[in-house]
Amino acid sequence: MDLDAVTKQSALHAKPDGLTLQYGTAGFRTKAEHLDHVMFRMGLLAVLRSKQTKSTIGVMVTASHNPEEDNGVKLVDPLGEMLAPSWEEHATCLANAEEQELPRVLLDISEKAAVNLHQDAFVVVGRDTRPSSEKLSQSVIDGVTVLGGQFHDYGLLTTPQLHYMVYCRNTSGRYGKATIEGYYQKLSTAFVELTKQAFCSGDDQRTLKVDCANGIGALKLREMKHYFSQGLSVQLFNDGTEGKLNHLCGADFVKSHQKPPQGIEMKSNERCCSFDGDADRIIYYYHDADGQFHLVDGDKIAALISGFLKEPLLEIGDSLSLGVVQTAYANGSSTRYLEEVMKVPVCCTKTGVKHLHHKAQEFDIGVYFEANGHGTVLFSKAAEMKIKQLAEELEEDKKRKAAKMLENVIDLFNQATGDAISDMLVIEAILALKGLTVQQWDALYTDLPNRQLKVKVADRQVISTTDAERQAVKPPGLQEAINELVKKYRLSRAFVRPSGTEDIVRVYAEADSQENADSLAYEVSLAVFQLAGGIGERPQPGF
Ligand code: NG1
Ligand code: ZN
Repeated sequence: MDLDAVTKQSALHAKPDGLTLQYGTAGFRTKAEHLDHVMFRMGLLAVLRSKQTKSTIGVMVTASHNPEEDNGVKLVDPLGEMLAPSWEEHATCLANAEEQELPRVLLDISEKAAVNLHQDAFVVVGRDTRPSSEKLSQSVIDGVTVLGGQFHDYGLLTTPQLHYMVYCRNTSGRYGKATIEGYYQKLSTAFVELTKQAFCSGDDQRTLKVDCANGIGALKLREMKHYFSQGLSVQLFNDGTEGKLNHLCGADFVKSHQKPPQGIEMKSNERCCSFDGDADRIIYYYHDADGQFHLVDGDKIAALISGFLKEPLLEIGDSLSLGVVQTAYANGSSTRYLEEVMKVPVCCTKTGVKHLHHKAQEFDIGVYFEANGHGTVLFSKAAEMKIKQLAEELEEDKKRKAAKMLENVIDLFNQATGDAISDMLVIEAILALKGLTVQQWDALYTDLPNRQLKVKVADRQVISTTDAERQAVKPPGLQEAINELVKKYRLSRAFVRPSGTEDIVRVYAEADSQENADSLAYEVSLAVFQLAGGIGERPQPGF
């Protein structure tokens, strides 16, 4: 490590005085103008992580669904997973070190993590369409280069595409080719194969309107749609030519406001979906004949997919375990439906896909989705081998067909992370194969009315939680107050937790009616404001 060179280069990416940031739910995220030093330093860290794991590491520059002025960065570990927790701590130390401490912190990390500094390093970089992203990804590359790492800059990519590239490179191409063309080929071939047996039910069924949040998803979906145009025609909206990224559109807007995005023409009963700004989330929705808006969220996606998987799994007659992983934000009705009607085991983890991904690995087939539409299905190596083997067998036609179908499903789900494009194709294939309309899918169960709110507090870390974030252990008295409020309503539930991506506390409530969910959410917000050091305007009733 040439620490003098690091010091010199770092001066060109100097850290603003007094700024401290935390590696949160999805890496570092804040106003783009505060991130130059963080990017440079994450370039340095990626080199160390690459040397330690003797693998390619990914660095993605994006702030997902945050406003256009924000940006962020996260590291992608060798198999496409999120960075290991001990390295998140290293990332936080490195990002917050004062200039003169930088060499010492780098040596410290190398020592603690037993990094062999003579090992080669390779880093791949991707970025979203934010105006700040190009310059910031150059800062990452500066960091990689000064520590002698090699790199490949993929330029504009969706977050899941970067995860895919990392996964491909670390499995010697067995998973797929580490090119954008390779990604398109792999997914669209699986989609076309899977939908071959689908009953053709008229043109309208095979058209999907996609709100691309004015983000990278638009660019990539436009390139990709020719690959699967026989099976599905997608119509792009909010494609970035006019509107602002994530502004009044995108999956996060639709989910949290429970209304359609601007910039999309919705006719009644037409199937529509929204991606978020980096295309790792997808939410479906439609207007019914009475003009009422219906949201079909991540929980319902998990229900559709697990229901679909059960049949071929039963057919192949092998006892592969199937489970669903959710977070506390999952609608209570979805959990009940999965457990009681579908008879599928359900686990709850902390928010953030890294937690869900980890838990999903405990099943042969782990379906994980956050309510906001971020998720995928993971197949264990053993399950994959078993399915591939059965698909090769010659006798027993039905069994073989079921195995073949599952094989295509494995190929169609991005195994490295949740991916809006890949999920969209799976969902479209399932709807086509089952001959289901979006209304029929929506009717699997009825969501409990719910409301999510944000409360500003002086220090959101005064709240700490347990039981997969469903109980607050600090500050004293808060959980007791929530319990009392919840008792006032029927079918009610509420919890609070500090956000890992914004400087706020999130409040979630559900109850038997929208009015009651709104009112419970408001009352809990007030309790947070009073007991956890609220700042600014007090929460107000009504929405
Ligand atoms: P925070 O800000 O920690 O709640 C949000 C989402 C997560 C996850 C991350 C990363 C909710 C309630 N939270 O995290 O699910 O997607 O952003 O993008 O939707
Ligand atoms: Zn995202």
